[in-house]
Amino acid sequence: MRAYIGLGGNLDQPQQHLLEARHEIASLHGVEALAFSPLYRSAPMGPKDQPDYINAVMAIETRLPPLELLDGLQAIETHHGRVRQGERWGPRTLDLDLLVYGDQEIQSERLTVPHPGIALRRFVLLPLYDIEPHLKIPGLGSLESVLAACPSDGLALILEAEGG
Ligand code: A4P
Ligand code: MG
Repeated sequence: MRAYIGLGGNLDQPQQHLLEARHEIASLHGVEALAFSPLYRSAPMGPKDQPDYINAVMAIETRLPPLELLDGLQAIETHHGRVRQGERWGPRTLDLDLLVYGDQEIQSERLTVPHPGIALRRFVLLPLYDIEPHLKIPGLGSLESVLAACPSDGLALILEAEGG
C-alpha cells in the first residue's frame, strides 16, 4: 500500500529529529521509503507562544496494516522524547501523522485517515505536492484542488533545505 506520513516538530533542533525519523521510518519492518520532501519552516498553528515548526512529508510503500504502521510511528515519536501530554497543538520534538493510506478512509478510535487536519494545513499540502502532485486524497479530491482551496492565512512557508 502507498502511504504518506507528515513529519513535524518545533523543539530541540527539530530538523535533526525529522531527518533521523526519516531513516527510522525507512527501517521499519514492512516499510520501503519512496520519497522525502524538502523541509519547510512555518509559524505554529495553535498556541503562538511556541517556536516555529519544521515540517516535511514522506512517501512509503508498506505491507503493514494501518494500525501497525501507527504503532511503528508512535514508537519512533516516543524514542524521540515525545511526551504525550500537555495542551493540544502544543510544542513537540517530533510528531508523525499518517496522512493518507492508499485509497482508504478510516474512522476508528485510534486513527482517522485521511488525517482530519490535512485540508487546512499548507505545511502538509505543499510538501505533499512536492513529492506527489497528482495525488488523490480519498474523500477530498485531487491534492491540487485541496491545495487551491486551502486558506493561506499568513502562514509563511520558507523552503528550508533539500531533504534529498
Ligand atoms: N490519530 C488519529 N488519526 C491519526 C493519524 N491519521 N495519524 C490519533 C496519527 N495519529 C492519529 O495524537 C493523538 C492521537 O491521534 C494519537 O494517539 C492517534 O491515536 P498526538 O500526536 O498524540 O496528539 P497531537 O499531535 O498533540 O494532537 P493533534 O490534534 O493530532 O495535533 P496535530 O494535528 O498533530 O497538530 N503548526 C505547524 N506550523 N506545524 C505543525 O506540524 N503541528 C501541530 C500538532 C500544531 N501546530 C503545528 C503543527
Ligand atoms: Mg499528531
